[in-house]
Amino acid sequence: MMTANTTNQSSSDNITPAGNTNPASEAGHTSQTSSASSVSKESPATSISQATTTGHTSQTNQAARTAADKPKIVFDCDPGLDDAIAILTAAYFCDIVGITTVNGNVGIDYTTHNALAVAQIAALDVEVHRGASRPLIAPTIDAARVHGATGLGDAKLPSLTRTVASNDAVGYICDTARSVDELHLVAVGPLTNLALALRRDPDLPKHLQSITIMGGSARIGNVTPVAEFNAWADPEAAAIVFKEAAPVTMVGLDVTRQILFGMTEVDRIREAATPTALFAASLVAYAYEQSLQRGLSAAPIHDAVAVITVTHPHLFTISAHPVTVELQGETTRGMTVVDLRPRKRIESETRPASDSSSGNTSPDNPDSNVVWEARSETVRNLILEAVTTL
Ligand SMILES: [Ca+2]
Repeated sequence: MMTANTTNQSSSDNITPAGNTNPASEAGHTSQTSSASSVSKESPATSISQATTTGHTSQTNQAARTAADKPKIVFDCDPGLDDAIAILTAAYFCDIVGITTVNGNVGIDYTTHNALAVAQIAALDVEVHRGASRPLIAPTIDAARVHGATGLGDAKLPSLTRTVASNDAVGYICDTARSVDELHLVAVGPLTNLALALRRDPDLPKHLQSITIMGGSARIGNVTPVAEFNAWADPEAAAIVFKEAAPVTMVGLDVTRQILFGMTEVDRIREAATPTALFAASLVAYAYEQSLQRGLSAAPIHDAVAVITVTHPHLFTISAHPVTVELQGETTRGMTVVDLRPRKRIESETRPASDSSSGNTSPDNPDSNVVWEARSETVRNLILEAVTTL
């Protein structure tokens, strides 16, 4: 049987426990048709195919796009080297309505400071709201060994001239979902803020166009053999999100590791020579060095891939499957378990005999949109385009 081993880790490999493209213009899509249809069920949260329509026209004329063309997003993050690159990527391809911060790669003081610093360096007109300082239940961990003690490697940050708009990221997420139409939520840190938002407003997904997370994995972990950092850092929060915000789009570690950055890319970014590009180059260079030390051949920039999944969904292979988060396993806690069994079998084994409904899966185990493969070179070029042009 196709059991799905799943798990992964995310934004930080190894941790210390303590689109604008016109789909037609892109050759060779990988998106599965079946997934596209399953993704766009009428359910609340979303559809990747809808994201396609809100987005883009062509990756060569990004500058010509107006703000109205770009998907509106709230970006929930824990900067973090790759989070910082993701903010820059989102600033280029999306209309960032707001940034919320969460404890994760480093503590909440650092992640919030770093989000403000990135926005300042890139001159982004965006509010930053400080969020959760600890996981729901799990002990606090970080990934400072990967991202540096302050979270942004050895980048030189300016003195902050900006301050947070609030200390209530959860309230901001809930309010903004109701006040901004067609809002996409992209969460690339531990899912604490989003879980708390779902507790505060169970109808939250109905007010969002889509929910995309960088976290989990369908194949391999990084903190443990099967658990990815963001899922492992707050597994109870991840469990709430996969169950109560379905269908969530999962951009897992096994996908983000398909898009790698080395010194060639660092040099290409540096050549742009803008303050933003030089900052981005320092982050990618640090990530590259860290990746080499951890046995990888180059650096994944995990969180930026999640942004591209929203803006250029046709560059990814996506299919719908139930995903649950393992909370009890001695060696598998934090694993995102993807159920790849044939649909009829899932139905017969999860639905009570008395239930004759025709739903795809048990309500207790709803489908998520699992991302499998990326057109990695195109995705990487889009991220490079963003950080060198912004
Ligand atoms: Ca992150």
